[in-house]
Amino acid sequence: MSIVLYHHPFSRASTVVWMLEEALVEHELRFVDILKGEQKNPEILALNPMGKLPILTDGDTVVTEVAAIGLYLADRYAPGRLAPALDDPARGTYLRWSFFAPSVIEPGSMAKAAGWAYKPGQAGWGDHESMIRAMESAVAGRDFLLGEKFSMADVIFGGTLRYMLRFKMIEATPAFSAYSERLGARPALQRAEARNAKIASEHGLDRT
Ligand SMILES: N[C@@H](CCC(=O)N[C@@H](CS)C(=O)NCC(=O)O)C(=O)O
Repeated sequence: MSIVLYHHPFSRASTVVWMLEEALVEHELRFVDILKGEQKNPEILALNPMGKLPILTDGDTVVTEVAAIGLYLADRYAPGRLAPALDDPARGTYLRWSFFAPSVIEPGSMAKAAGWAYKPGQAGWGDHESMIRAMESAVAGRDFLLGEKFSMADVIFGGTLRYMLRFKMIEATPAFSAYSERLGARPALQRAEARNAKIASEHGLDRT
C-alpha cells in the first residue's frame, strides 16, 4: 500500500485518520509508541528529524505537519470535493483558516494555558480575545468554513478547535459548540474515532 500513516491514537495523527476517512484513500496505519519514545528511533528521525508524529508517506513523498498533510491529501486525492480548485475564489478562505489552526490557535492556546509572557503585537498569534473573535467570525452563521460546503479546512481548523474544547483550552461558545457538533455528526469522523479507540484499546491505552 503506498500511503502509510505513522500513528498513535493519542497524537495529532488521530486527526489524520479523520482526514484519510474523508478523502477515502486506502492506507496503512503504522503504530509508533510515543509513550515509549519510539518517535526518536533512527527510522522515524530519518523521515521527520523533529522526532514527532504524524508522518505520512505516499510512495517516496514524506509529509509531516497535520495541516500540510490535510492540504496534501485533499489536493491530491479529493480536488474539488475536499479542496476548492486552484481558480476557485473559495480557495482564499480555505487556505486562510487551514493556516490559522497551526499558526494562531495552537500557539495562542498554549501561550494562555502555560501563562507565557509575550508581546501580542510581536507574536504571530496575537492576543487570546482577538483569536477567539476571529475564530467565531469563521464559523458563526454558517455550516462550515466555506459555507454549506465541507472541506479539508474544517478537519484542520475544526479538529484543532474540538481538541481545544475537549481539553478546556478554549471556552465553549454557542457558535463553537454548534460547529463542533456538526463536525461530530460526520460519518468519516465517527469512523476515525472508532478506529483510534480500537487501536488504543488493543494497546491497552486508557486516556482517563
Ligand atoms: N507541528 C506538528 C506537531 C507534532 C507533535 O507535536 N506531535 C506530538 C504528538 S501530538 C509528538 O509527536 N510528540 C512526541 C515528541 O515530541 O516526542 C504537527 O502539526 O504535526
